[in-house]
Amino acid sequence: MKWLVGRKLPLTWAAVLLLWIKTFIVYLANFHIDTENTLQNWILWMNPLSFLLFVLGLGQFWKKTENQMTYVVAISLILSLLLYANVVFYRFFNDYLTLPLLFQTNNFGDLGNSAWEEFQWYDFFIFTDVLLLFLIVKRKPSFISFQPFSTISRRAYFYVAASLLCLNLGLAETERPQLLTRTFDREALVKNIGIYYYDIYDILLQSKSSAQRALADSSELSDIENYIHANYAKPSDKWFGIAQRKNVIVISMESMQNFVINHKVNGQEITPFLNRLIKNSLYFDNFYHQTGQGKTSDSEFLLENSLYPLGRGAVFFTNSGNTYYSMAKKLKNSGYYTAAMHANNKSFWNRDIMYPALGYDRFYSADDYHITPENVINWGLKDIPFFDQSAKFLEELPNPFYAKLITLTNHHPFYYSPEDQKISEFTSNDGTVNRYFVTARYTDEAVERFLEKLKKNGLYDRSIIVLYGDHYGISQNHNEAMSQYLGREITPLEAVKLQKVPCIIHIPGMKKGMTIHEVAGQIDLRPTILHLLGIETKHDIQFGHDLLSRDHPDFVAFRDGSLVTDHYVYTRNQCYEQESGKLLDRQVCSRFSKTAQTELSYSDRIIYGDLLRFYKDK
Ligand code: GP9
Ligand code: MN
Repeated sequence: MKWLVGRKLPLTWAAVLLLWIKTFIVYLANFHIDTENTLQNWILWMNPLSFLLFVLGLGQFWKKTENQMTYVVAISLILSLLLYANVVFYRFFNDYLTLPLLFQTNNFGDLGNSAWEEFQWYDFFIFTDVLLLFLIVKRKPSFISFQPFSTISRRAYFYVAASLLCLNLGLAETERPQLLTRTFDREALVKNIGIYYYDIYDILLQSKSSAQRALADSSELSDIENYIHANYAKPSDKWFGIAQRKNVIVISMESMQNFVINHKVNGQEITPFLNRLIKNSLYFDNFYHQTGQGKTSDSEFLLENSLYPLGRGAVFFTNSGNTYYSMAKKLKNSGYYTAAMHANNKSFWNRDIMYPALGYDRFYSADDYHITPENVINWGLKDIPFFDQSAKFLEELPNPFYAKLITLTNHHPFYYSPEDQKISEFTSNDGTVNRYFVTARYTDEAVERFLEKLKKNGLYDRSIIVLYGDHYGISQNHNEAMSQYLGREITPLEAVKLQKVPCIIHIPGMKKGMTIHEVAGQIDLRPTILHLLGIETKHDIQFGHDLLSRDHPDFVAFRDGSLVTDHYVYTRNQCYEQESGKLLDRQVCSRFSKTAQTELSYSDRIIYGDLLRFYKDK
């Protein structure tokens, strides 16, 4: 240590150290990064370092010391803002930031209420080091050196940075082979290469996908078509066309998870109406949402196209210019009038651009609804007035029609007006979970009233009604309160099972309901609905299978590569036996995992390459 005495710490090093320590604290305090062994801990600990050395070291190329100082403070501020953006984003989405979503500025106004919940007074401390650097530059304390490095020191500095990067990548490769090619796994990326390289990587990916469209050609579609047609699930004669020429009313229920169905909180039923409805409907109790960062819009994308949403960003934003053969388009071609109803700002999730691309004739958005300060909660119009007003719109539509209605009240942060509270909150120290039950109950009642209205105006008997949950409402950040409610630990296996959402199909004339246990997901909705209406999908490019077909495989793949079959669950690189929860050899799941990877990559190729523009509708 003798050599240190009397030496000064160069400003660049001081900035690197401060940012490095801060980043690591943020890793521990804000991101839920699980490490399984010492090597992973080491990688996590070192991963911000080489990036910080490179970026801050570039300041050494400024000739003037003044410029160098400004550069160091400015870069620290920019990186701190980037880090903080990741923190706020993570709190909200339980995920790392991706560029396409960041630039969806249209969404940010509406995100206001929810995002506000995510700000904490102590967030200010994230910028302490920038303040400290600023003071250092202003006051010039004697223990800091402001001299530029000599040429030799500068060379040595960059050698150290480059060696650290190689070491980091080498260790990451042993820990997680093919890390950089497995783009869907953002957590592994951040864990191994660090949050800053991850953000750069995200920018590169974005540029790559823009280039992909330009380079794609029609021959890419034939492999995919062969795969899809070889796996086609033939509709069953019993169900095909059973609802021919009926109207289709799809209700996307915001944040409705399946664990509320037939369940109680404080001894009170959470969804008394849905529980009754499933007694005379088709009810799928092993049905999963498959959404990614695009949340509600991803579920709409799955419903319409039976393609997987993207691993990063919302496809409603990134690829709204593509050609699609959506369910809406297909129904339009069969003589249906098509409409979407959602009482939110029309540009949210880019719907005003994407809906015409999906073939909707009419989009009833916030502009069409009567919204007053009294009938609004959370993100917009309450579900009961929304359904009341939508019922009137439906009465005026030409028949047959396909209408999709999207509810909104049961949305994070699950606020409700006191007069709408029908059951008491759950009691835990997690307000989000406590309130969720009350707003879910409210949506249940809103659906009940809506269906009553449809009975009165005659549409009930002339329509099939499809209800499904769009995605989870309670993220894994709330595992503690959830495990308190469910009375069991939320293991990774349990976390996957919690991604089940209700799926209910009511067909007029069906006296007795049926509960179907097939393992399935939102990707299966398109072929199922079209087949019930008697519309063929044999030649379509779709990854889902008719839920009522004998050939429907018990299989659902998620955007992060996890999957569920009738016997197994594969998640976070582990293979579990579904019933017992026993950990199995990964080999057991590898066949299914390959199928999931194939489908996800085919689907991505279709979207990034805009391949459906080459598809000839048969
Ligand atoms: C916004 C609504 C909710 O219009 O669909 O969006 P979400 O945050 O659930 O994706
Ligand atoms: Mn939603």
